[in-house]
Amino acid sequence: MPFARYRLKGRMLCRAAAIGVMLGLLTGCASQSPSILQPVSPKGRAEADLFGFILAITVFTFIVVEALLLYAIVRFRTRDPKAIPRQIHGNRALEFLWTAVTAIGMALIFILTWRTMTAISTPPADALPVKVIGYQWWWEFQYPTLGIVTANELVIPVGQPIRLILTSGDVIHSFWVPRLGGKMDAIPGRENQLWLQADVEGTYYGQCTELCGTSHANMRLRVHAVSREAFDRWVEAQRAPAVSPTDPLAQQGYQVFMSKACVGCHVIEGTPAQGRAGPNLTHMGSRTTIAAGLLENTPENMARWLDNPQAIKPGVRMPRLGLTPEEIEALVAYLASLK
Ligand code: HEC
Ligand SMILES: [Cu+2]
Repeated sequence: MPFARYRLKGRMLCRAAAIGVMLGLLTGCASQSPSILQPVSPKGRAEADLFGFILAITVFTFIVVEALLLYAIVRFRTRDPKAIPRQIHGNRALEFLWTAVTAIGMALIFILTWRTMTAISTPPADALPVKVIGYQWWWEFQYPTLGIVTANELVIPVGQPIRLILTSGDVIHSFWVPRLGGKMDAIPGRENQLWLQADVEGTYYGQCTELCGTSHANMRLRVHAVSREAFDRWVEAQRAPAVSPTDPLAQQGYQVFMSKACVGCHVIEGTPAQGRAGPNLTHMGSRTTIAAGLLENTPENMARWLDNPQAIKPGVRMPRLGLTPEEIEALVAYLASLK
């Protein structure tokens, strides 16, 4: 009987190990996956190193404890159900040893955590400030020193520290871009700080990580880390007011936009649209996604979004406006022209 149980435990252990290996491979292989184990920033690397060190200590502890356990099971097993092992009580040397070793391990983890935290908590003096405001269920990014307001996609130059000032327009959200390191709550009426930096050009995925309502899981974001020249070009384009459409269809889209409720919720600089309930659309055509990273910014997806935002993002604060297919087509052309 004890042997059957022993074998069952072995099978469970094997299964757990297999799942662990699979998870490890998944996080290791999918290079696009937003994993803290693939940092691309000084801060992210410091955190990943600390994680690796703590993991090593805990895995070592696990192996030692399990080995002792298995040794005891095998070494002292008996087929006699009435047998009682020799009773011992207390062993000062052993107890001292395992208390001391544990205490040293914990102290080491504490010291290294403390050192990492102090090393990465203060943003460098030359950091570029960006105000981040969380809303149900999208992000506003303001660059106060550059006079730019955009949404859902944070564009930054590589190698440049960015000082984020986080707050919220409604409920508590949390800003997290795993590969850039660190995570911070965005709280109404409060300003929290978090700094980040990307050392490699690329697009990094982020996610709201504080349950904030129906579409919390659909509150994503992207960070585009680009070269300094590309960033300067982007800044110049973003600072300009919206282009006036020249294409007849886009012109028609402009008329639709200005005559519908859109103006009450969206800003398009240089036009009468000055509503602040939704994302700034002045340069919507330059963004790669729609609705906080939910859809790629293509004409088909934009048409789907305008036709029925609720169907794409449950609970969304943008109503279905009952637009005709012609109006949608014109709006899509207008929004795409807003580079
Ligand atoms: C009651 C306010 C309201 C009205 C009216 C409204 N919107 Fe929106 N809109 C929003 C909100 C809020 C969002 C953000 C949705 C989200 O991602 O959660 C949004 C998102 C968008 C987006 C995606 C922006 C991005 O950065 O991903 C576009 C494009 C858009 N609206 C266009 C329009 C157009 C065109 C109209 C008029 C036909 C319109 N909206 C009417 C509130 C509104
Ligand atoms: Cu949120």
